Amino acid sequence: MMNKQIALITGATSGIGEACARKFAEGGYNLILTGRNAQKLNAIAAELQQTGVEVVALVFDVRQAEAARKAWEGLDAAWQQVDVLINNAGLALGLEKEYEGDPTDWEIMIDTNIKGLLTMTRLVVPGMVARNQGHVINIGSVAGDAAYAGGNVYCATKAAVKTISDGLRIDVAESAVRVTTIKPGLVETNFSVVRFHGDTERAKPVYQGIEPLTGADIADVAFYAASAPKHVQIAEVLVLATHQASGSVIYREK
Ligand code: NDP
Ligand code: 8X3
Repeated sequence: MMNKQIALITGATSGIGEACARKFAEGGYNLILTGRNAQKLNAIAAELQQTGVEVVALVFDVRQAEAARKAWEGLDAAWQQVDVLINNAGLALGLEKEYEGDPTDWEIMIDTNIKGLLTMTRLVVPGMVARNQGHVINIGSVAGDAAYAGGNVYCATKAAVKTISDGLRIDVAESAVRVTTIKPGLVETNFSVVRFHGDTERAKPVYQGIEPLTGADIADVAFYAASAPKHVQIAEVLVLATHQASGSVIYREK
């Protein structure tokens, strides 16, 4: 088969994940793209294949550990030699006060942002350690640095992403495997529409009065980290829009 490097990207059907798929395809990688929306995933895969990139599309929900395992084990051995794992699939649901929040939303965020990331790490990283080569890029958030109003559980899941990444970095320190946490601020994607359960009118103001980041901006950072010389481990990167200073300090033009 191929002699290119392989990147596996979760949640590749939208936003940052889709942008990473395009960036790593342009940058000479073959791709394993995962997502829940089969139609969208297959369309992106077909488009990138037209450009000469080899792409495997795996349709599963990262909350379903058994489905993830089956998809992974169904890959040819050559495709399991993943060079870069981008744990991107994730979401926020709701912006309610913690004592008024919806426990179902909490469960979905915890199962996706924390347990889904762990599921993928558990499947892919043993091979990286055995080959003494690989790179895990986890998409955290500025939201993990400090809680903001209504962020409570989402912020906690992203703090967990940072801590889980730090733990993994310790656990693979004897190997050449690298671990990077990217912590974006405001990125204009489907994120806020999802957070407000499809209410586009509520999502709009989130990106108004400020030029937000794009998925492509974050993909550039991921690609930079993956392209650094092998002795360089970009451990953590906080990427903010110029007029954002923290999770809760954003300057908006009136
Ligand atoms: P999008 O909503 O545009 O994309 C999220 C992606 O994750 C989609 O492909 C979505 O698929 C997928 N996904 C969600 N849940 C699951 C699941 N259970 N199983 C498989 N795939 C799933 O948002 P973003 O691109 O902005 O979000 C990507 C990551 O970036 C998330 O981890 C988010 O927390 C993080 N982030 C986003 C920021 C922002 O401001 N946008 C800032 C900081 C971090 P589907 O369409 O099927 O739901
Ligand atoms: C997404 C960024 O600040 O909207 O993680 O939570 S924020």
